Amino acid sequence: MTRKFYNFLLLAAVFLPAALAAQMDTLIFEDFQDQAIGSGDDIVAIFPSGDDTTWVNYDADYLVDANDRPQDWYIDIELFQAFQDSIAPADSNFVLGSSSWLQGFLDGNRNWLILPPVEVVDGQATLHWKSAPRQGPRYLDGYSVLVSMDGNFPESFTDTLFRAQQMIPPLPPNSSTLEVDSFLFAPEGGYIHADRYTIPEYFFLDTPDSDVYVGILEPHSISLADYAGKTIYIAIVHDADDDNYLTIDDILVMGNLMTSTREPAAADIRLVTYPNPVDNQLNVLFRLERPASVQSGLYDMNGRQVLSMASEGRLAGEQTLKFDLRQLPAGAYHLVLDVEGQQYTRKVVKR
Ligand SMILES: [Ca+2]
Ligand SMILES: [Ca+2]
Ligand SMILES: [Ca+2]
Repeated sequence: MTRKFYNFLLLAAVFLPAALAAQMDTLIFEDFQDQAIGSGDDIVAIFPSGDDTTWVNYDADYLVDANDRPQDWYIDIELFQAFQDSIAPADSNFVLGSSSWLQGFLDGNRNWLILPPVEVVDGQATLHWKSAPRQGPRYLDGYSVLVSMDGNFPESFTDTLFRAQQMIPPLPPNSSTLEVDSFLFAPEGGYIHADRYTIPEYFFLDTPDSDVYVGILEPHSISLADYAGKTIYIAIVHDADDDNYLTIDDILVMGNLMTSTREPAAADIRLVTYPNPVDNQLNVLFRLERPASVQSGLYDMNGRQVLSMASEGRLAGEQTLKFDLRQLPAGAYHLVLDVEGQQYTRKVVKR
């Protein structure tokens, strides 16, 4: 054991009691693994009525799909898995999909997914989600993440948190190129999947001679600090015209249930773990403002390390870690993340 890592363990043991006070709560989490939007007895509304307390799956365009797919958001298998020969049923990842390839190649697809209302009590609240467009750069699907502070009618969503660009016509002379710069995208300033197809974790070629990249779910996160003290609605709007198909997964809103002034630094890296409780795989998401070396470990309630990940340098941006918990007994644990000496923890319960 290196001296550095030994110090890390000591620090973690000292740090844990204080860190526990900073535990944030899961305000909304939806991974679609029960093959439904919302949970249990929740009824998903198909029109917003202004003050819904449930999810809303609203087909605002009412245009017919070109391939007999549903006209609104619907449960599907993760794109990446759909290209595999076989996936064990227990490992199936269900996502929410939406088509923009309409009959007659019409523009105007507008599929709204509106989350239940969220009370943002302080500046630590964050929104997380993942998205993957079926293809790109040709016919790349885009979407918008919007906020309303005044009910859930579409016209009330006046704030834009995030925009992913869609491809717009005309196609370049050689439309089967994989060169992102050959295509046009809108709206200006929006994000292009996988940072313009430069992050290989988030796309792949189905066959070596394919002329489009298939998207892999890419994590995103946004601070909701601007809405401290307000009750808001968040909408993910698939507003791409005449493209193909978009998928989203793991929609998560974290925040305090009561006002807190503790540990503002924790909000900066947007550390979240899910699901909680967890069965087999623990997902850890966080965000780095600048490149940093990161060390992580899982500790039992006695402060003993049960799993660790070696120190590694990471580039700036959204980060994901996965811990396999299948060998661990059920019970409570602490995840400790060390970012260049600054430590953050989250409590995790294994079922
Ligand atoms: Ca899922
Ligand atoms: Ca529609
Ligand atoms: Ca388009």
